[in-house]
Amino acid sequence: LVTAIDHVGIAVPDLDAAIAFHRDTFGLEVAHSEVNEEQGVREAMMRAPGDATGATQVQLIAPLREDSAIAKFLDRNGPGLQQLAYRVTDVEAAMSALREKGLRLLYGEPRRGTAGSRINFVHPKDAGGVLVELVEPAEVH
Ligand code: V0V
Repeated sequence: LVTAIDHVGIAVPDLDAAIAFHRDTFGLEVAHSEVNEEQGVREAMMRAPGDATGATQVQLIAPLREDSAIAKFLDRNGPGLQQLAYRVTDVEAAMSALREKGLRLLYGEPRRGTAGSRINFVHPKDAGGVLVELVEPAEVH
């Protein structure tokens, strides 16, 4: 089902401060950054220098609005690991396979994720307390 660990997501209150911390402390660099209005987030994908394209990244996620999932997570838990994202080749097929096993998906249809990817999430209560994201990357041309 899963072809790779795509990224792990960390909820942060201040995106620029978090980027500076991960750059200056661990030497990670920004691979990509964007605003996702639907998800209510500003986010940056960080990678280790020298990593091959497609290697696991660290996603720093900051809230755009008070009603976003990330704002609620920060209010409840403070900053920290928020999600584990698995890469799949076909998000609809992955959704069906997981539904057949009785897991709840958060969305009926895939939504738009980072860099044109298609995403959905498994409810954390059905995945051992971990918010699992499914990511089907956009095709690379
Ligand atoms: C909540 N819970 C979590 C959790 N968030 N457990 C583990 N990890 C998390 N991140 C627990 C919470 O403590 C509750 O446990 C239980 O789940 C249900 O909580 P709830 O109050 O019913 O629900 P909410 O309002 O806390 O919402 C949780 C969900 C929400 C997962 C439904 O965060 C959501 O819709 N997430 C999906 C969207 C998202 O995370 N977007 C931001 C990243 P107790 O207290 O009942 O035991 S955007 C992104 O990743 C992008 C763009 C990308 O990768 O491309």
